[in-house]
Amino acid sequence: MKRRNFFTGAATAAAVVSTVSAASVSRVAMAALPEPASQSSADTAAPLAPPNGRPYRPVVTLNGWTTPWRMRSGVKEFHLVAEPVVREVAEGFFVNMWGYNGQSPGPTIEVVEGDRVRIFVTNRLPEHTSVHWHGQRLPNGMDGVSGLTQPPIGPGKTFVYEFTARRPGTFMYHPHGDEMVQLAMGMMGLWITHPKGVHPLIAPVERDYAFLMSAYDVEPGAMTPRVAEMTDFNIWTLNSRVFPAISPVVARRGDRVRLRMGNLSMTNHPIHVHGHEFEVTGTDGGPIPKSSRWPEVTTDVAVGQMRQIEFLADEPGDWALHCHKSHHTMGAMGHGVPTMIGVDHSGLVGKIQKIVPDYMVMGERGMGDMGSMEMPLPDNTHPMMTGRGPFGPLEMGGMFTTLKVREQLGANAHGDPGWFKHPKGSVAYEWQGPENAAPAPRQTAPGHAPEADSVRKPGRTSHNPH
Ligand SMILES: [Cu+2]
Repeated sequence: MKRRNFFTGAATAAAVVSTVSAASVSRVAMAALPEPASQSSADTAAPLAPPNGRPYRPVVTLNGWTTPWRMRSGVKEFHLVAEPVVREVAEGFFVNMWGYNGQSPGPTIEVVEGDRVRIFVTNRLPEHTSVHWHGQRLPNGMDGVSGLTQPPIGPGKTFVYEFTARRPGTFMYHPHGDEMVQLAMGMMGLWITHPKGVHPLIAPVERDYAFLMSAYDVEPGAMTPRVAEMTDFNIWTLNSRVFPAISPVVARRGDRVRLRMGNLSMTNHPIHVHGHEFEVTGTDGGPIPKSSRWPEVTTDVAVGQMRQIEFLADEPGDWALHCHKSHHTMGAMGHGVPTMIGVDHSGLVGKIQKIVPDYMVMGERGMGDMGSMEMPLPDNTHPMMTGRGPFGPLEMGGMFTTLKVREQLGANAHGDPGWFKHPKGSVAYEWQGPENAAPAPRQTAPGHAPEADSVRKPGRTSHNPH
């Protein structure tokens, strides 16, 4: 077989005989593969407008990107490279992960319902891997379960997966070989299949965002996750980022917004959106019939599930969008902290620090103080609570970001528009007595016509009109 034909042949064979190893692929043959796009930045990339194939409105992957493809004889060809990466999880906080094409999560794959898709997967990890295409209808031998439906992809090998994207919806991909290690190291990515035309259950939206949830156990000061951890994770992420390093979800007032969320951590995440009600319009099983949708402000995303929610962004402001498990909006130091509320430990710190120099006392009045305290931290550790807003420390980290709704915003603008400027008189304020309070509404006894001298200010007890 000529080298030139090798992959064409392999791809055809792949449709019949599960996946095909390109074990002895020469450099020249590798050059015949689609160029694997790679991303070094953890910033949110601009959505990738489809250069060919059926048109669609692309998604925005929070702190991620969509991989380009090569169109070959009507087949969309992608090239994923499984490899060690260094992910900037928060500003200045780097974690050794495994991912795809330079990042964890890997690039989002976007295709259209009915597309024929061929994915080359090159393994640059020190151990074997495979890729499972979570939620897809496909031939059994393309399902990516190492040992069950295909041999593992050994280090240095390239395999080919090929199938037709039959169902439109929100999906993901991840390894199905040494999963505990490989998921704990961050190997995952999103897959979006857009509908090929007008779909009765998939509404067009002005804003379409996607993220995966994952968790890591990185000891303060360390750089590599503990892969044997089963329950006690300390880094809770959206797309392997923690607040305030997670991009905001932005929308113009009146936009319909879709959020696609997948959970590849080892516990569930009740995702809560402030200021708006949403409906769950789809799962990784497909769109939900309209008669089965109901309004929510929090929806639980269980392990291995995906949820697609939609709402009308009609309330301007900076709204919190976060996991409702409060310890999932905390950083590395949130665990093993003794409850110190109400304990007077004045004078104790100095004494203990003579024996344990790094000793920090925490939370005599609660833990809110820690958000503003400048505590010494080991190198390469992000604080437990962090992020500053226009009114002070946010005391949040982890799975937290903001939904920023603005009156004026470019149709394709997805960058951070800055903090919301609240209209005068619309911010909660400190009570400083009736003289400085906002005008109280006129109060009238039932059945009595309002009279000027019957107006009482709240809190004033000396004046009794009766
Ligand atoms: Cu959570």
